[in-house]
Amino acid sequence: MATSLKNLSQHSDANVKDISNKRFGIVVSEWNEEVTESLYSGALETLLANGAKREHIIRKNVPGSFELSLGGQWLAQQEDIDAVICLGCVIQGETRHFDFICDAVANGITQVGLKYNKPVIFGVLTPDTQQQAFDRAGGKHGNKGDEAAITAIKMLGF
Ligand code: DLZ
Repeated sequence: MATSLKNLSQHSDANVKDISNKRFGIVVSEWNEEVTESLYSGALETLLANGAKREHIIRKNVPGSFELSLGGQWLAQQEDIDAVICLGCVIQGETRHFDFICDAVANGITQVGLKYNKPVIFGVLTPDTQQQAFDRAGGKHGNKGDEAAITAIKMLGF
């Protein structure tokens, strides 16, 4: 289904297992923080609602989405962390900066997951406008933070 039609908070319960002993790292980009703070709230609440313990969830900030890969790697390399969730929002501008950041963070996060053999989740919005971002960060299309948390949980139940 196209993202524009999807509520990002809806999911099936398939592959949702007990996560009470799992540890999560969440990396949050400070760029577009009015959006990324909502993504973080959604991810945190979804992990807790599904049985994660608050003391098993750590948060780290990075300046922008470009830095999510390295921040994610610093968490993924910690042996006691089972899954990492990377949250950011890159809004299309007038220059090609958008493309470079989106390509870099998508590739970087993929590489970190493969290198450390654990789920490293791409919770990055890439909208054309700020309104589209709000719609997907607790608005009419749900919250990509929720979706990222559910994705992490489902990968742990793989
Ligand atoms: C520079 C920049 C721009 C123009 N736009 C965004 C954005 O929309 N979202 C985001 O997360 N970060 C942006 N950045 C910052 C870069 O991610 C990065 O922090 C800087 O280029 C420094 O490496």
